[in-house]
Amino acid sequence: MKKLNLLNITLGIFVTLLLTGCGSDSATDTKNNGEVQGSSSNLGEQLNYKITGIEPGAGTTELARNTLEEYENLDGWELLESSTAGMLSSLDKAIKNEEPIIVTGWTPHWMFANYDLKYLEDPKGTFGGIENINTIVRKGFKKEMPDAYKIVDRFYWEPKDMEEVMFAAQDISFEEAAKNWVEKNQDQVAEWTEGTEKVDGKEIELVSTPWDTERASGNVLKIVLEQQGYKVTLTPVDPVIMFQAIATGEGDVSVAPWLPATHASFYEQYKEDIVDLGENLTGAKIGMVVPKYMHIDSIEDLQPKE
Ligand code: PBE
Repeated sequence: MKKLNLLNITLGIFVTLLLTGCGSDSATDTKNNGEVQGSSSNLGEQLNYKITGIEPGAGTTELARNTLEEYENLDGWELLESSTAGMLSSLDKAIKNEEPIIVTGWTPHWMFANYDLKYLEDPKGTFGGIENINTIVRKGFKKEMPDAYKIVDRFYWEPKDMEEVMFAAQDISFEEAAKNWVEKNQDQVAEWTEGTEKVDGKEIELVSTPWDTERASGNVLKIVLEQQGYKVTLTPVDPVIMFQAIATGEGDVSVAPWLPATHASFYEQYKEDIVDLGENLTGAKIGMVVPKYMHIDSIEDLQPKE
């Protein structure tokens, strides 16, 4: 799993380099005549009919591809698949130049705190509605590790908690940010561990995905389990590999599935072979995101390529 992930990261960086190269060209040929961009009917031309996306393996990418198919007005539009870092740097650059850009984005994320952004309305609902993040475990986990099962089953927090860890982790490591959160929220953690016994180094494979939201939740749960004496390995992989790892029993637990929409197809594929413990967070969202200075409100406002 680690090898796969490394390969994925290397590939991601490579694709990002490729795409940031192309992206900057298209951003510079779209200079307009002084007026704030994004209002005119030639927005598609200004954007070269490109949506700035993220990693090919992300659920968001799959739903963005579906979106391009489902909306007739998006005929001729393309999704630039790259990486989250590439998307964020294109977004930053566009905003600095007050140029138009459409990205695939999600909440919780610091991008909404750093920039004035809005989600484009999605009348066909191709990006889903309110998303939850669920906890899944492998079959047999409850029986073999009943106390660890109790803890992961009780693990539940609010978007503001996750954001606190994510924001802190912009300056310190995720491990440290998670540790600080756990120290500050001992009462909540005590509710998760109540009535469970400490163990001596029992191993738990915690499988996650490589985004900040899941770095936050994964590291918090890791620390909570470690404080109970478990030896926890946290491995970030692509979402489909995360489901597969739990289905095959290579992994014990994941708190990374975004449902019901974002990871729906992976979930469908593996749902018979995993145990779904329900949400550990609610109030997440994904969709097409633009700077507020752009004068469009809905995906349907975009014009097809001539
Ligand atoms: N995300 C963040 C991921 C899940 C967590 C929304 C970018 C995705 O698979 O799309």
